[in-house]
Amino acid sequence: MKSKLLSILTETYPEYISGEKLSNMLNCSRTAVWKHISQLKKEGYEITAVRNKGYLLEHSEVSYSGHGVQAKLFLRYLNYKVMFHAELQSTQQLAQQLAAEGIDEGALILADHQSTGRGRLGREWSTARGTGIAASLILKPDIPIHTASQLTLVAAVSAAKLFRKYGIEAQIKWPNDILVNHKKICGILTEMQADPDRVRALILGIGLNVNETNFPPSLTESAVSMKLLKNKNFDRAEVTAELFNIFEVDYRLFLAESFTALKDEWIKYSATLGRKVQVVHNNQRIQGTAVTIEDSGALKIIDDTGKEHLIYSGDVTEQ
Ligand code: BT5
Repeated sequence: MKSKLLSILTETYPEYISGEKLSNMLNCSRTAVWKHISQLKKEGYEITAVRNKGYLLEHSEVSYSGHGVQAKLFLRYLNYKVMFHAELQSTQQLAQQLAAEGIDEGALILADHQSTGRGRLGREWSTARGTGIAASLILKPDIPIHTASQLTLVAAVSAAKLFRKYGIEAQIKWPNDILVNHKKICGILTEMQADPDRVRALILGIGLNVNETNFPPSLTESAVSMKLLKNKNFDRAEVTAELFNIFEVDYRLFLAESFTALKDEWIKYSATLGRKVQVVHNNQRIQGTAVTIEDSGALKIIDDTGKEHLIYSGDVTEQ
């Protein structure tokens, strides 16, 4: 009921909507409407009530809210349960904790701001307040442990398709970056909780630059946002829901048929294949041409002496 109410308020913005209209649309009494509005206000939503006009959700809320995202997630396989926080250290950290406590698959933790968002290998992910998307999704696939890292590749395909929906020609840099014209717009971090022979939970973390107009000095040259590319604001709730609607379809395909089913799409969006690259792998520097991605998700590089290398993890830089 609250999700429905929020989605109506979001759709009617910037107009007020009367209590009577809301009670008709929600098929409940005006007192019930008022009670739900009060509950939402207690949860921190800014809703203005004006006599003879009705209710108005304030703009800052329209742009991003848990209910706003939940209302737009229309597929039912993962049964997404959105948990929205105005501020967290890291959605990944909370998701790890919730996964350890046994929360169901589909829990989707979102934060409007992260104070210590994290990337891979102890690096940082910067999420400015009120502009980007920071999301961690808990998954519990019944897959062999050695295939778990393929989830990053699946999510990268979903993200590349998401950006294309908004007219942005994003490309995937193996394994976890989404770039536009060599600048990073999105990063993916997959973490795992496992027994020796079984995946207990995978935590898919995605950071996405949406309405940022400036970045910390260390990122100004290397980062980009949807707004910087398209010169307009995007509705983060819509973008988040679109991403996870696309991901849900790709994830089902991955479970049903393995990464092979998504490989062609990955290749189509790849910024890495065919390029001269350098990879540091097991303390060894390999230089060569990235020629293909294997069904396992490994990157195949042929070095300058003609020797083949399969890279399962690491950082790729262009030469
Ligand atoms: C990643 O790591 O790209 C994975 C980022 C995952 C972030 C999400 S947000 C939701 C969830 N909660 C978390 O705490 N984390 C996940 P990596 O490949 O290691 O790249 C990190 C590098 O990207 C940094 O060292 C910076 O150079 C760069 N970077 C940091 N913030 C950025 C941003 N907002 N836009 C573009 N580049 C950024």
